[in-house]
Amino acid sequence: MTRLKEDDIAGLGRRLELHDRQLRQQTGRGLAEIAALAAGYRGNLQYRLKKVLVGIVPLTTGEGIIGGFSETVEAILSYIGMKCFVTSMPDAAGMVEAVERGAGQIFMADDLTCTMLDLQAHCSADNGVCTGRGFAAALEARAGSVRGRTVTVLGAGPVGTSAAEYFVSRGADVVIYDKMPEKCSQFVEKPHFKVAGSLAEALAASSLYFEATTARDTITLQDMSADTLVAAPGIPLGVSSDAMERFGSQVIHDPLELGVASMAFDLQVKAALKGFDETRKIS
Ligand code: 2YC
Repeated sequence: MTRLKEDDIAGLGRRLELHDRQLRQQTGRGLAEIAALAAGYRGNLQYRLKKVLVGIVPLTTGEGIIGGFSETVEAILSYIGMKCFVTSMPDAAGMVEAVERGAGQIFMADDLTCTMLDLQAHCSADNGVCTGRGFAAALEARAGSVRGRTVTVLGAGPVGTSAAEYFVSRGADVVIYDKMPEKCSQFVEKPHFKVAGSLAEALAASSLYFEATTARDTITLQDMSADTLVAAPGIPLGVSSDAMERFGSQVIHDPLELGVASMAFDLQVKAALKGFDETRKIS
């Protein structure tokens, strides 16, 4: 998983309103709405979202704290209506502080795992899985529907895999490519999945692209046209700068907010399924 750098998220908290407007212009739906769709529920989830208190605990393990990361998570969760706080202490002392200040949910990330836990419902939401679904739901909203269409997924890590499964669950066929073929082995015989032998083959298969590699410039100007739509959660951005100049309005990308918002809704859904809320399932 790519580790964010401080300047990837600098000032993001102050730009949430703008990003939300841009997302609504691109897809017709805002950040919270897409995150809720990705989680598969609507209804009174907002109610649960507002009820529970979230403690955000910085972790010093591994490469340590990323300046502004916890504060940016706090800005995103607050923006979608959650009550949350960043603990003054990191690590175990931070966990103690969060629990003693009444947090029912904990958000924390080390270099390998970024998770949101529900302490009462005993369940968790994973950033990779939820980022995949959140960006897939955004691409689906932008495209209107993916039913009966083919979607190209580049990168078969946790994000790409989660997105691929989401697209198939929404009636699409998926052509998936990873430069390490063994990462696509789980899809070889799977219905509605086709493993591409090359990047070119994958890009030729569709005009709906989901870019979840850790490489830059995976999608170039030659790969795009007026009807290409891209969701690109990959860090760094996997669409080349000249392609962004020409077709940027057709590319959905952000370094953190769609993933974190999708985690928040995913966790409320899981808690609700365990009886911690009366949330109605949409048909
Ligand atoms: O500040 C802290 O608490 C650090 N331990 C946070 C490290 C986050 C590492 N993960 C990432 O940078 C990316 C994020 C997009 C979320 C998932 N991976």
